[in-house]
Amino acid sequence: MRIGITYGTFDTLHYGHINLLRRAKEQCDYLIVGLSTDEFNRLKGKRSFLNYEERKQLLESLKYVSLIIPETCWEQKKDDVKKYHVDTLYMGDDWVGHFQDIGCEVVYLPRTEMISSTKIKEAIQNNV
Ligand code: C2G
Repeated sequence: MRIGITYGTFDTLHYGHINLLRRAKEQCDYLIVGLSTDEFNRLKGKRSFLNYEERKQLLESLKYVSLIIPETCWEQKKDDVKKYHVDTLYMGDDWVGHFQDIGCEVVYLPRTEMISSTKIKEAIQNNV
């Protein structure tokens, strides 16, 4: 069984996230999502519109997602790969080159253009 993992904030879940999760799940049998906690988001310099539980609830409804674990720091990837016997880390290609030596294959998938959580939040705030 091929085990994959990906990490992210997944705020205001949108089709860019769905494309990534779908493409990752096409390449593995079991896909783990390391979901950034609200505290880790602050470390990442991000304030999500939805809190951890709300973002988790949305991801849990997706058929592509097998397991959700909290992402609390940048450094946990290597331990997660060991703990969950991960074969491949999948990330959008805006992360190319960021994740070396974490103990598994790293596959970068094309980022979906024209959509982002930031755009959605701006649209909500501007009431457009
Ligand atoms: N993504 C995408 N297309 C978009 C937006 C996001 O493919 N239009 C991908 C990103 O490349 C990432 C995943 O969806 O692989 C989650 O994106 P974010 O929620 O923005 O996560 P990020 O802030 O990149 O956090 O340790 C890794 C970090 O937690 C990643």
